[in-house]
Amino acid sequence: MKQRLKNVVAPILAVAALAAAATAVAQQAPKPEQLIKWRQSAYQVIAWNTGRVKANVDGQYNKEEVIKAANTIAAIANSGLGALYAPGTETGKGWHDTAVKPELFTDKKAGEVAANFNKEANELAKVAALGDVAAVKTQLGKLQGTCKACHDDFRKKD
Ligand code: ASC
Repeated sequence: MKQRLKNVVAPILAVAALAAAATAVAQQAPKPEQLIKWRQSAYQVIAWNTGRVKANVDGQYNKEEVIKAANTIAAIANSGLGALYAPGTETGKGWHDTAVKPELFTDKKAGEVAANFNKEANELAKVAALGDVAAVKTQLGKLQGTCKACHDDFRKKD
């Protein structure tokens, strides 16, 4: 490359690299409001899908529908939701005020209830694949038990 062209191009590349780095940093630290929105959204999608499983075990059972719902719940459970509970998100607004109790961020039991939810969500996906309605119903109950356990300790009452 001719020297004069280099003098023009090099600073442009440097600026572009800086901009890319700045974007990467911004992506590593989303604002608390964004994190709270994501976690509220994740639980809404979970609720949609536990509702689908429940409708299937209580009414007409559609194996494929239940597999889709259970796999969705498991995928969200396995997605690393803990990252959405970053420092600074103990209080505040996402789509609405967070219902989380600040205790969730300090109590060691929080890790346990989260791990239980994960375990039962993955088990539901396995059971759904087999298509035994009674087994799915039992496993849904176990999963919902883990939802309730967390709500009892770490979610503000409506
Ligand atoms: C569900 C769901 C919850 C829990 C909760 C259990 O299916 O959407 O939030 O179970 O109702 O107490």
